[in-house]
Amino acid sequence: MKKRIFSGAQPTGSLHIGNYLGALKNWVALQDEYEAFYCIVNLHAITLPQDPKTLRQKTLDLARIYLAAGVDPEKSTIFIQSDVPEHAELTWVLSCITRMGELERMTQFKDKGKGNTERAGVGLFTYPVLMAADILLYQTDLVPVGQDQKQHLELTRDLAERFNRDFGETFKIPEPYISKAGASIKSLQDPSKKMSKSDDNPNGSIFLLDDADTITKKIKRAVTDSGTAINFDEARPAIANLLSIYQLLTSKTPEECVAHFESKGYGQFKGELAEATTEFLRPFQERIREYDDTTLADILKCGAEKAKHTAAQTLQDVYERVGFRKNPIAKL
Ligand code: ATP
Ligand code: LTN
Repeated sequence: MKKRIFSGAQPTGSLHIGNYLGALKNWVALQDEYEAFYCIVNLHAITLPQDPKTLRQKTLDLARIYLAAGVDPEKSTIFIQSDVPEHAELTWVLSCITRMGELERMTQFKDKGKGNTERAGVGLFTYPVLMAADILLYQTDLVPVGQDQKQHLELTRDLAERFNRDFGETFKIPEPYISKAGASIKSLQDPSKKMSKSDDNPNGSIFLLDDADTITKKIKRAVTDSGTAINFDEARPAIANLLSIYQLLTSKTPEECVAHFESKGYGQFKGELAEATTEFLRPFQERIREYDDTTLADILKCGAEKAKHTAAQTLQDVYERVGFRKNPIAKL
């Protein structure tokens, strides 16, 4: 039996190369070795206000992005979270064993609540419990994510262990998979912040669907550090970030990249980075329309059916363990 992977992204904003290098790239690389479930987490998306029409469109756009990035529907299960209601149902049970203090410590809540927790939605607060439910429903072994999700993974493990201890062995304890390179791609405008979909300044991110001109402009405007060396030096985070992007997109080793730019200036470096980025994104952008609407709908329907099959078994087990009777009207 293959081990299992679960991961997901929110259908909000536009995906950027940080999402690709931190998460999607690993999803594609791991799908041969693992049984993979890749979810479009639209329940998470509504923890912040969304326009319904845009959300509906972005949900399908994100499915196309998974496919264009190389997630293969023959190998991996791609589905929309709201198509499998077990995600919301397990969230309720888990929320009853989650402590307020645990959620208060979550840094993403503090960041996204923008310090005004009095006015933040309760969904934003309980967001990590829904994420734990996503993962635990599938008896997941491995969760490939970016560095920013590590704390949520730790909570997921704690909740699984607590449930197993109190109600008997039910959940697999999942491990995070955070590759060292690409785990946290920084904003081009401020290397102390991660590249983020919710950043108000679009110049901080290179979006997967940006055209060549936009990419070149954004890279030209990217902040740099004082000095002239082009290398991986923690004290010079802006250059280290740009060089990491170059390294990951060209699949060269760090040493090769440093040697390549040894006697070159920032101008030339930025020019070559813009070219490498455009070259990398071109085939991806060509693939985005590869599936027509009907085929896409079929892939998502089939994905939801496969996901539900596994999710419903886990939920049934959980319900029995907490003392709910077997549902007389369930189809399982
Ligand atoms: P936001 O940027 O608004 O916080 P997000 O990009 O974190 O949203 P998702 O779309 O759900 O939200 O993220 C999908 C995946 O991309 C997650 O695994 C996340 O850890 C990863 N990721 C997000 N930003 C980066 C980044 N700058 N570098 C590396 N990985 C990232
Ligand atoms: N919280 C994640 C998205 C997400 C996720 C998941 C990732 C929701 N459920 C389960 C991995 C596994 C984010 O904001 N990036």
